[in-house]
Amino acid sequence: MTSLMSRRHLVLAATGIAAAAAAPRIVFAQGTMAPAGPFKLDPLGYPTNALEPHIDARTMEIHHDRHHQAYVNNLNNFAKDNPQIAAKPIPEVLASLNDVPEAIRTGVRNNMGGHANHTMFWQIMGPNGGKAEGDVLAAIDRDLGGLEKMQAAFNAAGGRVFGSGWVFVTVSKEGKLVIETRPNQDNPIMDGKRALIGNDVWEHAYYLNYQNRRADYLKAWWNAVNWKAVGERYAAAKAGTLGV
Ligand code: MN3
Repeated sequence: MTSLMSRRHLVLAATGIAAAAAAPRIVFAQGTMAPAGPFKLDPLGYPTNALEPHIDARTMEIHHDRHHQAYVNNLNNFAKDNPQIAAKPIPEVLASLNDVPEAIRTGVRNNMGGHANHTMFWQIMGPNGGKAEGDVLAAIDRDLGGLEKMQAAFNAAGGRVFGSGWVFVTVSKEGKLVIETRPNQDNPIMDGKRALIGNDVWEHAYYLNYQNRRADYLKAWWNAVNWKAVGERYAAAKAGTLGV
């Protein structure tokens, strides 16, 4: 295992710094350079109750420990007979799904997409998330009409996703932002873009606490966003170093 995440842990160990749960989440955990497998579920960077009351602890436990773990387990099962899907970085595999054997292509699309989406999702949330500022706020102002307008448009787009899917702000290499949705576990990498942020509008993301009130969940979710992490993702996207 030579992922950047494990290298980071080695560096931290070497400098005597414990890889504590409070350590900042890095953007490159499933990076552009690292081979994808064996696939691994990173622990949450904060306690499961840290996002209450906006997202309840039980939802976080089930979502991270069961749903996301299942995507990871399924990928490792696919990789047993198809090691090539674990030999390349995740963004490379997702960007060229036609190279994946047809028999497992849909499974890889769903489960690797799910792994990428959720890795991003846990990373851009956190307690005491601060506020949008700096370059990313300037881009939101420039491309999406400001923070309030962006949030309203994002929530509206998330509300329009029929069935299961995601709402994203995608970011181009030039730093341009666009609000887009995807069905199922599709990820913008699949069509040459990158997610800056994304919210999961599958019912499993909110149903325990919000039942059918997806609009309330979408609105409350902004309180759980970690703007420092979003700012780091924006800088990484422009530098060409953003992983998933
Ligand atoms: Mn989910």
